[in-house]
Amino acid sequence: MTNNKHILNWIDEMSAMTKPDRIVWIDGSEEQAEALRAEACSTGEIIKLNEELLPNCYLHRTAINDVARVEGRTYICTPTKDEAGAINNWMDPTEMYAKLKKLYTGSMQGRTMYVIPYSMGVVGSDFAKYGIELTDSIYVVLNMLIMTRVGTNVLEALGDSPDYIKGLHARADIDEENRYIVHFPQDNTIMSVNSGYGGNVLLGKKCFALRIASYLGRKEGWMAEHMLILGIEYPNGETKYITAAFPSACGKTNLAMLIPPEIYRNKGYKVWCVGDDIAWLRVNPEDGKLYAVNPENGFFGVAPGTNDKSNPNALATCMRDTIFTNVVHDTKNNTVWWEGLNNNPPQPGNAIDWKGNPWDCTKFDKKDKSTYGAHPNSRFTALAQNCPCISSEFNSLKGVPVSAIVFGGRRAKTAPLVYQSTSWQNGTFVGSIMASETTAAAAGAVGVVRRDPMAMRPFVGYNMGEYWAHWLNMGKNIPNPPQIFHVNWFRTDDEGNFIWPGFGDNLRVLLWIIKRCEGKIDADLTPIGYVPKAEDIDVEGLDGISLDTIKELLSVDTESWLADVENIKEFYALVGDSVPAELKEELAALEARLSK
Ligand code: GTP
Ligand code: SPV
Ligand code: MN
Repeated sequence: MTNNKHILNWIDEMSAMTKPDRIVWIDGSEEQAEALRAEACSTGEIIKLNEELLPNCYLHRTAINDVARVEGRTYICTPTKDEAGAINNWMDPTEMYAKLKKLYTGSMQGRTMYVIPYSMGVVGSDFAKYGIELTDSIYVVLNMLIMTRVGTNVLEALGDSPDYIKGLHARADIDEENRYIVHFPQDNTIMSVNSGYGGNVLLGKKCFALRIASYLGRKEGWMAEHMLILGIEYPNGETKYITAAFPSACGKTNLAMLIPPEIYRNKGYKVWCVGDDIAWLRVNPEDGKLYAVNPENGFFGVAPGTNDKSNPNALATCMRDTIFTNVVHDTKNNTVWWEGLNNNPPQPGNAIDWKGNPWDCTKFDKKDKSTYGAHPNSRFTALAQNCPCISSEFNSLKGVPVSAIVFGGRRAKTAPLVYQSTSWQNGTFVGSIMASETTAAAAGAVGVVRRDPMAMRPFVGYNMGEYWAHWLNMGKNIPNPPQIFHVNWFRTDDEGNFIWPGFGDNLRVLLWIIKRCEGKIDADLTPIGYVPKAEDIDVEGLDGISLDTIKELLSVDTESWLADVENIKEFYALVGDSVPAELKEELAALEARLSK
């Protein structure tokens, strides 16, 4: 399929090590994809679902010990530890290559190695970057065919160039103790072994489009961020674009596909999804604005909680051409189910849980994870083009102009519904102090507040302090920069219930954000930044939300912010000497304002 010597030599080297029985090149054709689906069905790797109800949809179960990203086993192997920084796991590259070689050697014996040429971004566009993933998993091939642009045109675009990202994935024994997700930024190389789960093995996604791309972005003057991209179309036909960085399982997919509340729909407001997880951002020299593209081709979305009220667009998207991972199998209808889909779970005798065991929905207990039918991090892999609200700019070569960048997290207390930073530098600071309660998207405890700067803590491919410095530098090079905001949909009352209705109603907050970008509305300056006047958050048509509720949601509690400042100081100390002086000044100034 190619005469590119760099690619051919590398594949020779990798296959000499892994020793597959066969090598198959993935060409992006439907015929080949169909043959692979049939093969994976015959071995039980995937299950074909009801063709009438869920055309071209499949179910896959991962190993029980392999259900989320593993941050503890994810490494950035730069020549020095300092380059990777204190937040990343690091090992000397030579040592790591030697360790991995042992794990990969002979790991594909009796198996097939698939060669997947893929593009992140539209093939041939200025934003596009190319990769080749070698894998021994058909599940990975089928997911990559949805999540990225795969095919021979990628090899044509590459020609004889050595400029591509190498990715090697082997399932090996799915041994947790020997699971490694490793990045060698200087070598444009990603190596993943002993996992078969999503973010660990779909190497175009977090490994390439965030970790390696963030490294390249700093070198080349652009940004790779864990951000959704959405467009708000106003009744006059104008569309404004927002990007938003929330940590994993904190609402990016939901916000990106939101359906406006009825009163706004009636007025003619529409929301269009450009991306739900990753944004690549560059300055456009023509108008001096920051432009964003979504480098992905599909969605790897959280299933639990997705329903026809919370996210009808996501639900419609995964009704065809979708791979479901770790959800409940309804064996009577040959369909799928997950917690929060509806109130009609498949009954005992007709239900298989994510582990592959018979499931009894009557034993469900929210507090006991062992009674769940679907894993909390179960997912759907679905094509962006099947999304009813996909933006007409999804395949745009130059991207969309960004009016606002929004940071956010899950905070039961402290963070108000929304606030605006006072400058790019202050906005970078707001991103750097982001915190969120942990979720099931990564292995480990759930619900613990941890600092997650720019929602990139697990995804920066170099030193966190230098990443912040890159943000500050970018700001100096954007003549018309976006305004920077922070939101929190997750404040709770004393009983632990969410106060803000969220989902579609989040549009009400986005509309305030755009008004601020256009300088159309005043706000109150507080120690943390600009907060809306309560009456400027429109609550028309919202049940049970009074002006007082909004005031409570917008309140800035000095005591809890001062406690947060102490935690931020510890976090900055952990990041170490690389924290830019500007951000330390911002922190000192915040503390001084809060202490007044
Ligand atoms: P990744 O794919 O892991 O990066 O996650 P994501 O940021 O795209 O998260 P997603 O939109 O899938 O949301 C995850 C969870 O947050 C789901 O359980 C949603 O129901 C919940 N969620 C999303 N938006 C809101 C909201 O506005 N309010 C509340 N209360 N919950 C929300
Ligand atoms: C996330 O965890 O942020 C995801 C899912 O988007 S994964 O691809 O597994 O990283
Ligand atoms: Mn994500």
